[in-house]
Amino acid sequence: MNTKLVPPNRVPREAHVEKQTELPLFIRYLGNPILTQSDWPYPINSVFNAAAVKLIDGDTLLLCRAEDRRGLSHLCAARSANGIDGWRIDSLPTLAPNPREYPEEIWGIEDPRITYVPELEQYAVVYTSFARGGPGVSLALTKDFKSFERYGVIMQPEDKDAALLPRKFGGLWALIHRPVTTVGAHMWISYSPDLHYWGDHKIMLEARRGGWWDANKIGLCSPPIETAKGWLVIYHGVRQTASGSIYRLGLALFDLENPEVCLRRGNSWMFGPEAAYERVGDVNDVVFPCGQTIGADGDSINLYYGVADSAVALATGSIRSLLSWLDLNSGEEERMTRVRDRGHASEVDLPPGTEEGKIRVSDRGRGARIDD
Ligand code: BMA
Repeated sequence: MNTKLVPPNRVPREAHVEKQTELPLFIRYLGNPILTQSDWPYPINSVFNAAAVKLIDGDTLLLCRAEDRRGLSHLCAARSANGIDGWRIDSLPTLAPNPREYPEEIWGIEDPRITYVPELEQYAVVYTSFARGGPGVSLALTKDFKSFERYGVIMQPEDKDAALLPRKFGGLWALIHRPVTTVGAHMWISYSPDLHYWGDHKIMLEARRGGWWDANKIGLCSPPIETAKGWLVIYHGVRQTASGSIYRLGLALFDLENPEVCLRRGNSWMFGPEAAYERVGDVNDVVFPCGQTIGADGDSINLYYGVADSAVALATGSIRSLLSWLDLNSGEEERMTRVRDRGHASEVDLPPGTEEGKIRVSDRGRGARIDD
């Protein structure tokens, strides 16, 4: 074993300083929130966590989660020519729960993500279906956001925060999702030959531990963005505090041909609740994007995000800036982990001349210890 060890006082101390890019990563639209309950053509409690897509005719379509005053959610489409205002909202729910045929939807459907799939010439809408067993992942295909072909549950509870990748890998479709299991609430990827039967499940990004902003619970936000450097993924980290959870956003990059391989992961969060409309609402301190559109320049992003489980907001950014930020601000946890916090066996550097057989490492993150 290539084990090396350094006594704790020789572990290099690195000061953490987040490196800035020239532009802020996301700029909030001044007219936020862009959609609220009062815009709705029928009575609802709140509208948030919208999937987004640019349609062939140039319109932006948001498939919003609308919560009625029973507390149950359905999906409703809003269309706009500029993706900012002038929203035309369907006069009735666009995709409503259908618990008679799909009992897994008895407590509503939530948090959609849309992927256009060229091979199918259809949009894949992946959403959370909620019933007694907890939240699960369901899939429907559509060409027009008017009629939907439902596939039912594709990942059983407890699972959510899912999106389909737009093409096959080695002949198989790939789905990112977030099951909650005894090993934690991590992001997984699973594969399928036909969108019905899923297997080859693997963890693709783990929640960190301890004091990190994304400790214990993470999940995919909007569908991954394909860039020349890899799949750019915006994910949320949930920080548990004495007064509730804080939902913030981080970045990671995955290999284009092997999307389960993480190339980079940001150290800090890059966007979090700051504006009043993000901090206060039905659920305080939540920013929760489920979709984005990319501009004609191939770089500018409109990120659509739910705020405080109450309304929909917009922030604009640039793919180039996100990738540069990730280049400057990744890998810190991996470096620290290698040196002193593995929690069991160690890969830390051995001091010169030390015999491997005499060395053990404390298993409590206290650093190295030499037993003789
Ligand atoms: C998550 C999801 C989201 C919600 C968030 C904050 O678990 O249920 O729909 O926005 O919690 O309440």
